[in-house]
Amino acid sequence: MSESKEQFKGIVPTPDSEETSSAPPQPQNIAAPQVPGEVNLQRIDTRRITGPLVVFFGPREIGKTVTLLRLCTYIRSNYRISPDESFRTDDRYAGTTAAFETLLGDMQLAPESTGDINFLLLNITHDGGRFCQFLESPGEHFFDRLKPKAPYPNYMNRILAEDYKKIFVLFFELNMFRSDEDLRNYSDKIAGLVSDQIVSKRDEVIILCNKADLHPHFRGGMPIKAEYRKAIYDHSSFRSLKEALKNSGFRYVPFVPFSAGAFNNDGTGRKVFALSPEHYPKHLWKEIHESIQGPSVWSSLWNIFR
Ligand SMILES: Nc1nc2c(ncn2[C@@H]2O[C@H](COP(=O)(O)OP(=O)(O)OP(=O)(O)O)[C@@H](O)[C@H]2O)c(=O)[nH]1
Ligand SMILES: [Mg+2]
Repeated sequence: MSESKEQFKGIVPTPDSEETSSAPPQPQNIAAPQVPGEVNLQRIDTRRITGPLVVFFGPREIGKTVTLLRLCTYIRSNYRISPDESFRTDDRYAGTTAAFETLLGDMQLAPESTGDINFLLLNITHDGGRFCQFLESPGEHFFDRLKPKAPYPNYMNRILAEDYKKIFVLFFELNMFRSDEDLRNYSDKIAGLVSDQIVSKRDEVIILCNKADLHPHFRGGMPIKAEYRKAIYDHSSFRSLKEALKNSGFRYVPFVPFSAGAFNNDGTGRKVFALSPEHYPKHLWKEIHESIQGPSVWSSLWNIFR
């Protein structure tokens, strides 16, 4: 799916169009008129979020939706996963939640179809109680390389201002973007988030290096974490991110090489998908789980001596 792909056309107005519009600002959570077939970002009901909230943060095409799906197929035997029916009030949201349920039921997904699942809130419950919520948003709500300094959409600013715990899964990929300038801009945007809006005493950050399968850093069938980590942290364009994390007050920032699966063309121009080995979602879930529940004794010891 390239950036020019039609999948988001008419679905989501850009953050810019929302923020710079000359129309008077809408009061929080009060319904604004809906244009049929569009998501009105002022109508996002952020009151549906009570946390802990796991935010999949990354630009377009980095793999947020398929990561979410891979993670959900891993945890669904122990957790109930249900799309929050009232998070979006536009007429397309029912289609989004239905597409999510369908894909989760049959993970022979053609990745193109994840275009229908690009903006939803999932409630994750265990033994009848809420464990956390997952927020998956379109990449341009977080970072648009053509407008790197664009502000976050209003609903995102409201979420950032709320007091509940947030776990930011920050998406990277080796060789992401076309230029070092784009990389620097992405790094700066995240550095600003880490230093200005993430509260290290309350929130957590997980660095996810996606599409690990596309690179040759493997031993015994397992990704060599140190290689992926070095490629991200030692990259000169990510200096501002590294500095921000160093000064953030976090004792430990997990790093997770990830792959959702193998993607191939089926010979007819469509992509087919095979789920990645279970150790990928297992590792990611361990880090999310510990950032909510606190680390196990063994993990704490390991983190002290690493
Ligand atoms: N090789 C490989 N390709 C992947 C992986 N994850 C995602 N992709 C590819 O990246 C494409 C985009 O993935 P999405 O999950 O739709 O990306 P996204 O971040 O949700 O994108 P937006 O919704 O546009 O913000 C997929 O269709 C796959 O072709 C992965 O783990 N390995
Ligand atoms: Mg998506």
